[in-house]
Amino acid sequence: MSSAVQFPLVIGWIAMLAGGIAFWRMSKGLPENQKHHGIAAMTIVFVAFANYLAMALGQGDLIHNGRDVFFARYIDWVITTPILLVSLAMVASKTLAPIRTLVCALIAADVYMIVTGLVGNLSESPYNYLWWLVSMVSFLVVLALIWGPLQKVAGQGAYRSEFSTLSLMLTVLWCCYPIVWLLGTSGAGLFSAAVESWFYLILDVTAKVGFGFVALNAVRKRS
Ligand code: RET
Repeated sequence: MSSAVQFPLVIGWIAMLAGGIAFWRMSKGLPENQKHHGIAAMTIVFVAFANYLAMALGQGDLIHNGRDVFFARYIDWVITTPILLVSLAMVASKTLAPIRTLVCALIAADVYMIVTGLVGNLSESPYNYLWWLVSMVSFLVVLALIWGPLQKVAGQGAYRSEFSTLSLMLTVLWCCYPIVWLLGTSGAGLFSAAVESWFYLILDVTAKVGFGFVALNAVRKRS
């Protein structure tokens, strides 16, 4: 791995560690019945910390068909994106029990999206594009569930405006991932592995640390 690819990965583990420490401090100020929001935010960044550290150490990628595939990104995403969705659901509804079917559907579509994305990254053209499409369909299902039933639930809850901010933030950021994937080394190869590494860093930090800050601040303000 070149140092140009490695540098953003080093920044990545430092940023996730810093986010984890910040969330731990913020969580201490939360009332007991709101601590689960802090636990979710911390789990997300500490999982990302481990994956960024592994990638920075050269333990999170493999050369497949002559291409460097960062499989650790998918291990990170397959764990953290379901937790991000659960975080959003916990803002939409005070308790998850009444919406468990919806949460299960969200997680199922999301895991399917990440796993098929990994298969695509391990595939040669044109099959990589086919897997991108399959993954995109499940991504659209995730978005449809958020903007349909989950939004309806949030409309009856206490955190309506916070839910709007977070769901918009999630949608805009998450939409960037398939674009980077399609244009980067896993697809058309329009930019280098180093540029791709920077793009994913900016997205991962905003989607995890940024999202966590907004979510925890919203919960703190209301409690
Ligand atoms: C892939 C493969 C191509 C098609 C699609 C994808 C979507 C990925 C997403 C990832 C989100 C990651 C987050 C991580 C950090 O917090 C897998 C790139 C649709 C939406 C939010």
